[in-house]
Amino acid sequence: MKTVFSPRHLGHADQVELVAGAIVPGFELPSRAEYVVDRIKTVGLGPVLPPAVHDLSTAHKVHRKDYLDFLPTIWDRWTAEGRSGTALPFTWPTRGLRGDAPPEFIDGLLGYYSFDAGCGVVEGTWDAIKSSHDVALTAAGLVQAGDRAAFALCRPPGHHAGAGFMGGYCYINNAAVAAQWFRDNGARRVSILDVDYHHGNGTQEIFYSRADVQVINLHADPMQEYPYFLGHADERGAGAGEGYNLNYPMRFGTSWETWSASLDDACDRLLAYQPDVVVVSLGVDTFEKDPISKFKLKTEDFPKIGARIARLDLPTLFVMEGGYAVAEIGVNAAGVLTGFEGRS
Ligand code: SP5
Ligand code: ZN
Repeated sequence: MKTVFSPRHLGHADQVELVAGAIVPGFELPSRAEYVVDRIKTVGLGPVLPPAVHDLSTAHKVHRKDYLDFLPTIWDRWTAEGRSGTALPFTWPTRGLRGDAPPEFIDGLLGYYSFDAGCGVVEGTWDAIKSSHDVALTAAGLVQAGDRAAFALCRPPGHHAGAGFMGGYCYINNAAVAAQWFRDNGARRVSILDVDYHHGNGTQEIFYSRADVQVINLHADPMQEYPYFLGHADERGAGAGEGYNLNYPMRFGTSWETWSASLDDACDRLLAYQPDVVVVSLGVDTFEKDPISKFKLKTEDFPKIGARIARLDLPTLFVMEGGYAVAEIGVNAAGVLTGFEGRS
């Protein structure tokens, strides 16, 4: 299968985040994507193509206009205050505060448009966000044009980003934009299968009241793990979307036996929905050696994920999400894709 990739992700670098009471170097490193593209080339998955530039018209259907307008302005607003380093929020409109209107000052705006301190912004961040969005839409176009599958090697990732907020290293929800684009280009129904370790809260929120996009998440139980405030099994969609959101929360320590049973059930539910296309939010932070995660999948398990998804026998867009064991991320991500192609 073809991979779409842009080196413009490299400008999103040296950002810091707040972890365990300390400001630390971000886990979401540029080398992540470089390891993945290197491995794609090593295993000969297929051509690696640059993205075509796309406008934000599809993104505007899944994100709020004020949020999309704010994103490209963050770095200039930050430096206008004489600041450098990483633009980060520190105040959020939780229960008991007003969340209905954005303030004027950059610190207030950053809090208003985020849910955590995981989305630092540096000079090259917007260009990387836009390139990642373009990568997703370009790869979606390959599937639309008839390729059985394509790999959008997105960085930054997207599945934590909601209609009006960033979080969890995610700014624009690349998988959601791609799913919307498929809907606008002939697909009657789209399924999003999110196998990242963390619950894709943004994707869930965006499609929660819609029947035309099924959202299925396999993830660490939010009672134990980030993002903590969404991703429970009883969240099944609302209104017209009721029954089209499915969550498979799993406990710390989950290994292949339990995880793959969830995947099997998810695949049955996906087929019952009869989608025209599948968007896989491909995180490999379920890996046993991931530095921020507590599942126990092994390198040999990732090709089995791909093989199971291939058995759905549907056009498939893979969209890169998380995975922080940098040295192994390439082997694990490429493993899913070669497994899909029946090559391992
Ligand atoms: C796309 C994606 O995978 N985003 C993940 C965001 C996770 N943010 C919370 C990180 C918390 C790290 N705490 C672990 C401590 C490691 N010693
Ligand atoms: Zn993750």
